[in-house]
Amino acid sequence: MTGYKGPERVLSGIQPSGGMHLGNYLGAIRKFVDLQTEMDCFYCVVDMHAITVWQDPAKLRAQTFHIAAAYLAAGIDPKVATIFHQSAVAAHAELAWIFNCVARLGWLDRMTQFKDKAGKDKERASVGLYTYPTLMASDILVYKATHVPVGDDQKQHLELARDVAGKFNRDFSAPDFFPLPEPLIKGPGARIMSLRDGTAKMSKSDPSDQATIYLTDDADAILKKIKKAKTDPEPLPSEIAGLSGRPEAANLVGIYAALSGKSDEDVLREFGGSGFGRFKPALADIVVEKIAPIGDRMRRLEEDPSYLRDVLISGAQKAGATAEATVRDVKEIVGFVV
Ligand code: AQP
Repeated sequence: MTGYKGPERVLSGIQPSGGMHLGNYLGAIRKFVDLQTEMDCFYCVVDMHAITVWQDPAKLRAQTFHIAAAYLAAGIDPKVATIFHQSAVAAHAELAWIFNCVARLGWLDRMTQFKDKAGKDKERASVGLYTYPTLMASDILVYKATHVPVGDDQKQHLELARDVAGKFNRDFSAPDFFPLPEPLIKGPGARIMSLRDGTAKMSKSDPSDQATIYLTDDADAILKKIKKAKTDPEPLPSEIAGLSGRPEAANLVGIYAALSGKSDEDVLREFGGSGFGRFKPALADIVVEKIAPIGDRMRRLEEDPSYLRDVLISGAQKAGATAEATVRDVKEIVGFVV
């Protein structure tokens, strides 16, 4: 633990690498909305992370606006929280280089996301995909963020950010300089799985459109995807223990619980003994009720990219002031001429 005494601050981000989905909403954005009135919050569209795998340039820009629209449509107020895009604040890249010199190869070698995304042919993966976690550490620590709301899949990267902060503080005898950021992972929705495979996370880059509920899906599409969602032939159990070994059933119950504000136990109390023929329409109703209005607002916002650009640029100016002050201090600490 450091003796860090700075203010409590939140940083999190989403990659503009595809359509925003229910997992991004429940695992991340919904938490962003709740936190904005509790702490000083920085919410980033992490476009530099997105290009660690190939992105079509024209789509990348549109997808950056898409994430900004999702932030606003879900209820993040740009007058309360700072919304911006990563590439507009050069301090992220500057600090990331210094962190590349602090982090150890062995730490990066252990990152499971690199292994998953690089696949079998890791020689052909970009260097950026490999060093992604040090850029993420920089995103967080350039704001000296103390709290990071993320889904369960980002836990390992956050541990690496804590390791980088701790090593920097020790190496440069600056024990209180960086906080050790705390993950905010727990809670319903931390890990939403694919509708086609209950063991794989719901993801923007899933090749099957049927696996993912996008925030911009209309009521009809949501209903169809949930009707087609993979399940097993058994009715829902009445107790949590009965979900073990049934990942698809557990995922659908988890989604219902996360959206209704009920516990998994309560959902099973209500639907235990019912088949999916009764449960799926109830699930579709609640997904439509909670998600379709966000999608409607997103579509309207995306019709006005110049407004979205203004929000991002003015957020980047605010974020830049904080980030540049950190980088100035870091340069002094490491011995650069400033
Ligand atoms: N399935 C999920 N369940 C809960 N949380 C999730 N998140 C992503 N998928 C789920 C959370 O959303 C935030 C933003 O994620 P990201 O877009 O930056 O990166 P990702 O985790 O790699 O998301 P995807 O959808 O899987 O993107 P691609 O396909 O491009 O790799 C994070 O807080 C993440 O935890």
